[in-house]
Amino acid sequence: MDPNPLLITGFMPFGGEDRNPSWEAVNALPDRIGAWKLHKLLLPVEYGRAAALAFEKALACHADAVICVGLAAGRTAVTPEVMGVNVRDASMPDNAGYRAEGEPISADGPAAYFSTLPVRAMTKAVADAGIPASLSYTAGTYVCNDLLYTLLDRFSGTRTRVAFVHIPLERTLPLPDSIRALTAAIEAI
Ligand code: PCA
Repeated sequence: MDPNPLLITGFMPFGGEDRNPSWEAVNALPDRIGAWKLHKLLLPVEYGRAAALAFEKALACHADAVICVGLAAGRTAVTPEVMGVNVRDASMPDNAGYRAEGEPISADGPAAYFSTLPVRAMTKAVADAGIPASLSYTAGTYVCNDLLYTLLDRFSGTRTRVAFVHIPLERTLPLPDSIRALTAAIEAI
């Protein structure tokens, strides 16, 4: 059987860091995992633009599933996100210098969307691989949430399913563990 296309994205560095483990981990994944053929994309940490680039690439590769990965610096576990909310609000500007102060992502969109991939099963698979994992009910209100919400909005009612996974800093969770975690999560979908 032909493998199913899966788009997996990571982010560029932000907040003065020189690496973002989300892209380091995504980039280190093999091109095939189980029934999936991986298409990888590095995204800028910019409201709107990250989501637009991911959407375009998902269409171009006919993705059946999209998994976006980002860094959550304060977290100690790998955290698949349950939902994206219709808010941009962060004291830190994005990498284009834009600072969002409590505005909607989509003026007439719903308050939130639930992820359309099985995030609970993904979380269990990561934990079963021996890596700290828990479900998260907030992807924040910065660029990661912007990306998740917008993709769920664009792919609402289509066959393309979407999820977001936050990973910790490399000094909290070594990169090889994040790579194993993403592999286990993909095998679970
Ligand atoms: N983490 C940020 C944006 C880019 C990233 O890796 C976030 O959680 O919103």
